[in-house]
Amino acid sequence: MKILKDNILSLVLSGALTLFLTQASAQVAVNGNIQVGNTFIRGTVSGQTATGGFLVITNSGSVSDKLIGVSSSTIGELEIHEMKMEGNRMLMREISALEIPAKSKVELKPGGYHLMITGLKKPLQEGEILPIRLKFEKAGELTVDFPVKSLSTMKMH
Ligand SMILES: [Cu+2]
Repeated sequence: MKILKDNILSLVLSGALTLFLTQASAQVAVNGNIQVGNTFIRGTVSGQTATGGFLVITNSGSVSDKLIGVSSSTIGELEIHEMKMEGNRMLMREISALEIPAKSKVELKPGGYHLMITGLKKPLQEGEILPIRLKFEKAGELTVDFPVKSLSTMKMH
């Protein structure tokens, strides 16, 4: 059941949603060598209990770091997910850590790595801003605002 649900959501999160990637918050949060920007969460409709959170993480340091935890006091549950082709199916699954190599940038975007948000009790609407706490192995913790972008808004860009 979980797999099936994930599959459906995988489809929603992939392909069609790549165009508006650049239409994200310009906000940048910094902790040590780690910078986080372009944060957004896809808005949801009534009855939808899961969605994705997206961001760009830059490591300006000379050693690699890892995103090892995500949490929020205002939304359900959060996990770090990857997407992978298995045969001809796109699947997503939780990963315990996401490496951010030295002097490089990792994008969490529709169709790729993302923050999986589940257990939503009400729709997330355009204009809401949700703080999410990111925990890095070396840089420590960083709380970043994620604005909610509705699907219709995103389609226009
Ligand atoms: Cu996911």
